[in-house]
Amino acid sequence: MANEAPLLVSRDGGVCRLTLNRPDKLNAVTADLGARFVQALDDCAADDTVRALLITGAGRAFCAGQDLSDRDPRRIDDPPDLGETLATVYIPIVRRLRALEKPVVCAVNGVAAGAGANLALNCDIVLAAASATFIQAFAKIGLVPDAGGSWLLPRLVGEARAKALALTAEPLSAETAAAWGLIWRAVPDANLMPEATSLAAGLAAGPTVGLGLTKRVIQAAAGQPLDAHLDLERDTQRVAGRTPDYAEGVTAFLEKRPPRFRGTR
Ligand code: LHQ
Repeated sequence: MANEAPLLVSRDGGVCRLTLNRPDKLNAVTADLGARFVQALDDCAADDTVRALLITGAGRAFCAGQDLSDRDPRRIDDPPDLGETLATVYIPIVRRLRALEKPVVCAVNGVAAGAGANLALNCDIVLAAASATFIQAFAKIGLVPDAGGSWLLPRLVGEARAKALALTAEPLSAETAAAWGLIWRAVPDANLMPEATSLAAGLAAGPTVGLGLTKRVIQAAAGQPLDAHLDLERDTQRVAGRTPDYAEGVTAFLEKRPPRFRGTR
């Protein structure tokens, strides 16, 4: 494994799969892995033939967050600038995941800790193996939830649960995460990759522009009142209604056949 790239990028039809690949270190994120992740997201955004993403981890973990051996915090003379790591790695990743107008499925194959948990939660549909756990590990090392975690958690599970998760750093099982609405679904371990692959393939065969706009409006809801949001829905529906996939969807419905979406504008 030592010679393999820390991020594997592969294609299967319209799905681009990104696999965090430092299994011996539970896929902890180094600067190199982070830079590759950002580049891969840019490549996926620029490539119209990529119509869905699937993100997972190699080995027994999804991601243990920031690689804590990357630098030495005990150097009193030169303490690390964690803000710089956020600015160069995590913020660009989170912004790209959310701005990408294509569905992103995350298959959480094992423990997801610290920023690793929050990277998963920034994906659009999160499936987790039943044995996976989510740990807001930050409190254990004196840090605050980052990679969007302190914004996402209260919205997904409410402030009471968000605070308890963040302050105690207790592992949350995949099943409870699903029951609380933190993730979409927990599935038996053996079913995780088949289900995630088939979900991503189904999305990649969907009306990509409409799906991207759907993602945009749902995300925008957190930042504006209903009145403004109704205007945004009107404007995005106008765009969706002019796509060939809308015409195809309605035609297929009327002709009682499955639609053949092309994902084009
Ligand atoms: C690791 C890591 C790791 C390096 C396991 N690094 N090696 C922080 C700073 C800067 C800016 C941005 O934001 C952040 C945000 C963060 O992400 S802070 C939170 C960082 N993550 C953590 O605090 C989690 C640390 N890991 C753990 O608590 C445990 O490893 C968990 C609970 C994830 C899994 O426990 P185990 O299943 O018992 O595995 P393990 O601890 O034995 O780990 C296996 C190997 O992976 C081991 O290496 P070794 O060479 O001894 O076999 C660990 O050292 C290594 N590893 N996490 N984050």
